[in-house]
Amino acid sequence: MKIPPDHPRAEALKIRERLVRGFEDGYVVPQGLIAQGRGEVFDYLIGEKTIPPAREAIKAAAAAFKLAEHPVISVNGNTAALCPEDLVELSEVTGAPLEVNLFHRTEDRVEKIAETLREAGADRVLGADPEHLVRLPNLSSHRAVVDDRGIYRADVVLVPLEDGDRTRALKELGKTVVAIDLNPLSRTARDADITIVDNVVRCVRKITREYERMDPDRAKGVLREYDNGRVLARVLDHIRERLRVLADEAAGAT
Ligand code: PTJ
Repeated sequence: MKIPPDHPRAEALKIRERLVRGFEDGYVVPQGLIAQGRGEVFDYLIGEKTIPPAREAIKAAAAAFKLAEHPVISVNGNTAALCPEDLVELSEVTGAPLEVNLFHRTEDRVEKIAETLREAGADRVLGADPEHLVRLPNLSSHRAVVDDRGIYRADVVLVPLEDGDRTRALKELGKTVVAIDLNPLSRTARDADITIVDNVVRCVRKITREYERMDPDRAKGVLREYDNGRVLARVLDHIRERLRVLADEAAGAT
């Protein structure tokens, strides 16, 4: 679809089109379109920008990656459609492999997502080679299917854009989970060690920039100070304050 450049929501519409294209190409599931709609609502509530508590979480994510021995970036259909280049750059800069991990897993989707990442510049994508696939013991969904070179042995896993059963299972296995989720109330957001409440299209490249600036000593300090519960509370305060201002404006306009 051609988006008129002067449309007031041209940027948001362009992002939507990426998902629609991924859907037409067969690697974004219909549920992914619903997830995008849910994300858009929360993005609207935070003001469609990276807010200060998200910046703090982004710094902590970069610190966790800096100190990790085997960090891994998990990729699903939505993230492959929304920001493949940013994911590839984060992977290259941090040395963390990209692994396709899907809730609605089919081999066809796994291959298409791996191909999308390769087209964006990735030279190695995990999660597609049957010889290396194993199951996480404590998870019944398809997300349990992981690569023995990737999520299976990872100490830090970046989990962008999902809500469900996996974060708690990864934590039970002793892994540190960094989530990106626009919904601060989701199970994933509440269970993760570090939750970035921001849009993947804005924040993945910000993690990369922070990582480049971070040295291990500073990383240790950042993680010592970090409190995810406090960060989530600040996100909710931000939304409350924004709604108050919008309510005042609306009342003034009547
Ligand atoms: O590709 P698959 O098979 O692994 O399936 C992926 C989806 C996204 C369909 C699956 O993980 C799913 O159903 O997720 P949920 O339960 O809809 O959760 C998605 C979460 O991501 C929700 O909390 C949304 O608010 C949030 N979200 C949606 N879009 C974005 C987002 N968070 C960050 N950036 C976004 N662009």
